[in-house]
This record gives sequence, structure tokens and C-alpha cells, in this order.
Amino acid sequence: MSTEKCYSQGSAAPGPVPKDRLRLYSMRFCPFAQRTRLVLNAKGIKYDTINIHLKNKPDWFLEKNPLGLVPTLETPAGEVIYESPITCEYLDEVYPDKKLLPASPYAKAQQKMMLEYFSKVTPYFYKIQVGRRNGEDVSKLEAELKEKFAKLNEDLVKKKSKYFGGDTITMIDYMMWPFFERLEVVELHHLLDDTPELKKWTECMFEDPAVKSVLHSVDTHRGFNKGYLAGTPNFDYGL
Ligand SMILES: N[C@@H](CCC(=O)N[C@@H](CS)C(=O)NCC(=O)O)C(=O)O
Repeated sequence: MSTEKCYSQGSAAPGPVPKDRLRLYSMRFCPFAQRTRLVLNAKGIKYDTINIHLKNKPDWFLEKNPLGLVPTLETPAGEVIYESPITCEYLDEVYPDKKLLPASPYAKAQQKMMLEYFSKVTPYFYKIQVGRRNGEDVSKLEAELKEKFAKLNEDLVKKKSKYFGGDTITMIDYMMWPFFERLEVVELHHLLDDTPELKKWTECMFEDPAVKSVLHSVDTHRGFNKGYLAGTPNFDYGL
């Protein structure tokens, strides 16, 4: 029952989640929902997607998640899970093949601390774009973001690893990736010029099959982004 076009207010509620799969309530351009999609695809979990019109949400969606946010997961048993890191950790526990979080409590805590750090980085992507749209000088914000990238670069240098959790992709890479996929789209690609390890990480990530499976082209991202910044997002952009 996978569908691409979004469901809006007044649309019929989808029936119960079939027994052999999960359901993901999503939005095609949401970086947070992309985290969950990356984990679902990396693990080869069977799921259907229901995209939600986030400006005109169906009542049945708000009944499942009163916060009205995507990603939201629903199981055949009617369990509802939301907040991207929580959905991803849930998936990693319930589907233990191809574990993405480390087994060691300390290594797991380190990934969570890094995600906490990264949650202070993500607002910059939006603030810089809005500032530019308003004709403001965003050079200070760009310099701050560059400083944050330098810290991430330093982490890779210290660990001497290709990815943030070692030499294979782990959860923290998928948690951060959606924002890096959009660097060129938001014209911040130059911020990687002095962070070669981080730049190399982005190049490796682009090669990952799960990353490729949910990747939008720069043009498609740009098309969506234009409407989003203008306050008139077309959630079905490109369909
Ligand atoms: N903290 C949430 C953030 C999710 C989020 O902000 N999703 C946006 C779309 S990118 C959303 O659902 N917005 C709907 C709204 O704010 O009403 C997470 O990590 O899952």
C-alpha cells in the first residue's frame, strides 16, 4: 500500500497495518524522516510509506501522533513510535540484523552524546537560509557552522576512521547524513573546504546503498526548498 502522494485533511484513513510489515508516516523531503527511512532501508525491513501533508494534516494522523510530526512509525499491533532517534533505536532493537548501534554501553553513549551535539548544529541550516532570504548578513552564522564542522572533522581525525563509529557505517552516520545531503542545495558546500576528513566522509556516504535509495537530486531538493522557504511547500514536488 505504499504511496508517494501525500494524504491531507479529509482523506480516508488507511486501514490497519498489515501483519508482515511496518508503516512509516513520512514526508518526502523531511530530513528527520529520512533518518528513519535510511535505517529501514539499511536493514531491509519491509514497510509501507504514508506521506503526510504537513500543512493540512489528516485528523487520523493527529490521533496517532498528537505532536503531528513525521517520522512516525506504526506496527501491526498498533504501537506508535515517533521522534527520529527513538524510531531508529527501536528499529535497531527489534530488527537486530545489521546492528547499527554499538553493543558497548559506552560506545552507544558516545553516539548519543554526538547526536546531542549535532542537534545544536541542525538549526543553522534553516537559520542561514532564512537569513539569506531576508537579505541579512549570514557570515557570522556561516562561520559558527564552519566551526561546528571543524569539531566533527577533528573527531574523525582522532578516531582515524572513515565513519563516525568506525570503519563501517553506524547509526550516528545515518542520523547526521540528511543534513549533509542538502549542503549543496542550501549553498553551504564551501564550508567543507577546510575539513577534508569530513568532506571524504560525505563522499563515502554518497556511495552507501541505503543513502542512494532515498536520495533526491540537487534540483529536486531545490525545487521543494523554494516553496518551503516561501511558506508554500509542495510536498508532492516532482511526482
Ligand atoms: N524532533 C523531531 C523533529 C521532526 C520534525 O520536525 N518533522 C517535521 C518535518 S521535517 C514535521 O513533522 N513538521 C510538522 C509540524 O511541525 O507540524 C524528530 O527528530 O523526529
